[in-house]
Amino acid sequence: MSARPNTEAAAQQAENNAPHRAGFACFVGRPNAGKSTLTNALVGQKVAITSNRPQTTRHTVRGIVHRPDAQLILVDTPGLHKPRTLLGERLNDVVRTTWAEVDVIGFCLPADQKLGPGDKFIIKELAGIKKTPKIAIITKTDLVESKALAEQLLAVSRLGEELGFEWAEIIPVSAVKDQQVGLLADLIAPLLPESPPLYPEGDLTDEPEMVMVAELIREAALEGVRDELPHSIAVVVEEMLPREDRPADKPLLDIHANVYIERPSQKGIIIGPKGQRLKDVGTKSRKHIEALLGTPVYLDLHVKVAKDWQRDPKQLRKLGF
Ligand SMILES: Nc1nc2c(ncn2[C@@H]2O[C@H](COP(=O)(O)OP(=O)(O)OP(=O)(O)O)[C@@H](O)[C@H]2O)c(=O)[nH]1
Ligand SMILES: [Mg+2]
Repeated sequence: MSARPNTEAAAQQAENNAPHRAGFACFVGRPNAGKSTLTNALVGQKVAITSNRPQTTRHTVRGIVHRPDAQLILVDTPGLHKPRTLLGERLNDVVRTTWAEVDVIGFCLPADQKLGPGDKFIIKELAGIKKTPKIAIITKTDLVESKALAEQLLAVSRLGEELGFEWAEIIPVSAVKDQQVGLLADLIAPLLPESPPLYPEGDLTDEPEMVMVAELIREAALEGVRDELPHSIAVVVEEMLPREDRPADKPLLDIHANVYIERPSQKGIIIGPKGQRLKDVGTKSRKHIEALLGTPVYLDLHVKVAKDWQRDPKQLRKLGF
């Protein structure tokens, strides 16, 4: 898949000999606000996994948008939330470090949910970062009528005023319906510093392949699990090796990955009756992995217990947090 087509505005700006810009914009917001889906829509390819479970994203993911006039490096962050575990605290720390470092902050607020205490908490913190332009992005506009959308726009604008700052822009988007996604890029670009491109043409992310593979497996594993289980799942790719003795035109990549859960009682749910669930996770994620790597894959999945890993500093380190 190629990068997103350039918009007219971008082409025109390039023609006018405006200086090239490049820089970082991060998306922040509550869990499930649509940050990763928006990142993928802007990049034009899946660089971050998404799910309808909150706290899907667990590390910053960079997605790169190449335009003639600018290179936008989007930094998707974990949803900011009230932490209940050490993992939660670590994720929030990651968000705070990120927004202190970027050139533009995009605050994501879903159109279909009332602006609540969680959002206010985040916006209050953002108000303290004076030097960085902030864009309010109302996501998932396809889910509401225009009246509700207008109210949401007003609510977010007022809250900015109350906290003593002005949004650089307020923009409604639908990543799923591809509405106003290009316009959002048009609004971010002029807020970036003058700079040559920071990433080579064609790079859409700087995620290591092993991490992306692990994430695709986790995305498939998240589907259909409920309650606390989504939070308990972690995936680590142990090894990716080309199978020996294969003819050059029939390569096969062996991938060994561990799916970690927190308690022995969760094992049965992940594996499913007669192993069917784990098999489905393997089949589904293998398709995405093969598309990503462009090679046939043999995927070997094992389920392991890492007792209470979300609360255990040693386990967290082992799992890469
Ligand atoms: N209808 C609709 N659904 C959307 C849109 N954007 C995201 N979603 C859905 O909202 C859910 C959450 O999306 P994510 O992109 O994973 O949200 P997130 O903010 O990255 O969540 P965390 O990583 O947990 O912080 C998913 O089920 C998406 O399909 C949109 O524009 N329209
Ligand atoms: Mg996310």
